[in-house]
Amino acid sequence: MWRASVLTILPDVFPGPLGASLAGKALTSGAWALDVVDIRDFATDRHRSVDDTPAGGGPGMVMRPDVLGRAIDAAATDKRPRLLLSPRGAPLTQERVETLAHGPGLVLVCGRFEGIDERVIAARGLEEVSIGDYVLSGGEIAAMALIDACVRLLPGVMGAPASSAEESFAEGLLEYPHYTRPQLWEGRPIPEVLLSGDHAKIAAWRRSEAERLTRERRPDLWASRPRGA
Ligand code: JFB
Repeated sequence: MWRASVLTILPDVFPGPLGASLAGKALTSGAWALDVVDIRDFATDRHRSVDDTPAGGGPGMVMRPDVLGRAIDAAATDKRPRLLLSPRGAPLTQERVETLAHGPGLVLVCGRFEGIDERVIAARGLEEVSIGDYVLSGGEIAAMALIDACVRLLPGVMGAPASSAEESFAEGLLEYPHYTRPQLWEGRPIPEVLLSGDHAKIAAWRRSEAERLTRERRPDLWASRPRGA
């Protein structure tokens, strides 16, 4: 079974939103598993310290390698990828998410403070990944985002196997606009083509809207979109 093991000093925040909706039902029904490991359980001193002052001085605190090393050793004895959520990591992509969802699961290390001691990254083979170019206060929310992105791809977790969003993204396009009833809302109609019943015409309209939105909003995606073999 696909398993996510999350190492954190905030174990109470899990499963959080991962316990709701379809991902939560799939968790309850055993389609995937979540282990939450409290890093503090691997501290040895009276105060259960997990951090210390930075070598060389400077602001903030750094997560200790000894405590984190023991936590990783206890949580991860198998071959799952070990990822460290970090603002300096490689940006996460849908392609990477698909690869991770097809594997055995994940071991996710959530840091806090200014970061973690560099030596534990090397010694435990942690790969740094980022969920985007903005700064969070810790790895937990990033870990939830990554797990959510993977779990929704597991067989049987979501209803339909390929949503329009997936198909669009696979083609390097943003999604076309969606509408539902009422047909007229606050003076705004649904585009007439969608009411025509002409499925070829509807598909062509959606395609051209997806292309227009991608050109306008994400010239970066548009420039590098996959072109058929
Ligand atoms: C992840 C984190 C911090 C260093 C650390 C642990 N996309 C992302 N932005 N921020 C994070 C992230 C991911 N993934 C992230 C883990 C930690 C941020 N911090 C706070 C702030 C600045 N520099 C500690």
